[in-house]
Amino acid sequence: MLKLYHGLTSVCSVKVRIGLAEIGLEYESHVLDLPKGDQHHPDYLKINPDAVVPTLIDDGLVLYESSLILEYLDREYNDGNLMPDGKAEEAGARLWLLRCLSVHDAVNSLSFSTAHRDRTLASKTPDQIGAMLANMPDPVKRMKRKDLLDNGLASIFVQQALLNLDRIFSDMNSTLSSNAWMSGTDFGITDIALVSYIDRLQKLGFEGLWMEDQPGIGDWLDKMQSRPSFTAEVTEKIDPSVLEKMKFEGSQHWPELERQWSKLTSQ
Ligand SMILES: N[C@@H](CCC(=O)N[C@@H](CS)C(=O)NCC(=O)O)C(=O)O
Repeated sequence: MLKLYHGLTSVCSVKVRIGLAEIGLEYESHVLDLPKGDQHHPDYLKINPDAVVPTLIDDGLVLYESSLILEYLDREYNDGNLMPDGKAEEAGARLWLLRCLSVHDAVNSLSFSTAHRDRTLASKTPDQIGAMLANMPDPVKRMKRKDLLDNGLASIFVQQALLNLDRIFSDMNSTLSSNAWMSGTDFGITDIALVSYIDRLQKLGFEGLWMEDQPGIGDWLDKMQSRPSFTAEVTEKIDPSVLEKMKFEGSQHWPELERQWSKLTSQ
């Protein structure tokens, strides 16, 4: 049976869980507590030396990178049915799978400069934070995390995230103005790949980033959130009190984020 190592609220884990549900695949679930640091356990590092989730194991084959896992599952277990038909459409879907890296990076920056930052600063001593950073195997991610913790929304990585999101939202809205789905006329892999990131921004209370100027994104998100896969893998798996806390924490930062966003988008 497929084994999935994942975090209950982690956006890249949610993405893979939705993919598994859409294909109708069962899996053995191994939940890691990321704030507690389970991803740094020596046994986990043996299967994922980057100390991140998700990791999928299929009969001894170890896979990571959520977009690549989605593609693998679709190819191996679903006859590629989540890929849109047509060479251009398929190339477009693969481009979005690649762009997920910058979507993830942007959402991670907004999350770790607001809600996650508040939680970390309130619950850990400076020494514990230092140890947590020292444990991160990727020096670039470590530098970014430190900057977000030190500077919050004033971090240069937040500016980078907003510049990226501006282009991403514009491209998403443009796709959705002529297609029912991000994957084209039919629902598919691009929809699955993107939904958890946009959903996270909404859960943080940041939907003002697209609501007025890119309304197609909100309509698409509503449709995605009403799919059974989303209900099973997000709504029913995440404790509502966790979501309430996230919304409250994120909302505290919305006025400053909105100020930066308005400045950027009015240029
Ligand atoms: N590009 C990777 C990103 C993996 C990643 O950063 N995962 C996050 C959760 S969404 C994580 O494990 N974070 C733990 C940490 O930073 O310590 C993917 O899409 O799989």
